[in-house]
Formats: sequence, C-alpha cells, structure tokens
Amino acid sequence: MALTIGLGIVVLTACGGASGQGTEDIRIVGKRVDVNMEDPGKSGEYVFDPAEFTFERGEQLTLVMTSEGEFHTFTVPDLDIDVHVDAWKSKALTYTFDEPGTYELVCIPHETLGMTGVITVR
Ligand SMILES: [Cu+2]
Repeated sequence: MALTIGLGIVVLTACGGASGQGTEDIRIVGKRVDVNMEDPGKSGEYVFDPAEFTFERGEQLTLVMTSEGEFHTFTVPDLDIDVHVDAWKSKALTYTFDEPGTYELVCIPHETLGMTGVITVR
C-alpha cells in the first residue's frame, strides 16, 4: 500500500452542524465513530477508547466523543482539530480526512499521563 504523508495541507473541515453545544443536539452525518474519553472518575485511567483509529481518505465521519468524569480534549495538532468536551458530556465532530498519513491525537490536559492516540488515514 502506498501512503503519502501530506504536510501542511489543510483538510476539509466539517460541513454544517459540526460540534453541538450540549449533549442533546448531536447530529450524525456519515459514519458514526464513538470515542470514549476515560478517566479516574469512572474507568480508572486517562485513555481514549479506542486509542487507535483507521479511516479511509474521503470518508465522511461523525466522531461522537463522550467524556467520563473530567474535562478532556480531542486534539490533532497537525490538522488543527481541537474539540473540548466537558465532564459527563458528549460532543460530535463531523469530519472528512482528505490526506493519507498518520496523525497524533492527544488530550491536552492528560497528554503526559498517557492520554494519547494515533489516527491513520489511508
Ligand atoms: Cu483527558
């Protein structure tokens, strides 16, 4: 498989109804992907579940992020994605990855505690 790494290329961001302000107005566009943001408030450790993602280039996704007992972020620095999720809340991001590559995912407040992940776009 031939993967090219796209550097500095801005990908297409969400079209319409990207991130809901509350838990209730989540709108799913394309394929739903659930991301659990775990912490000692419930599951015991600071992790993304899952922490590794593989997506197809051009595939429209809605990432539904749900936080346990603390504030977390779903941050992909290379793509300028930075979604903030309050404790016990959910937020959705509709997104299409356009550039194949491997992207680092972090939760800003818990990165040093191991709350990181990897997104592969092929
Ligand atoms: Cu976190």
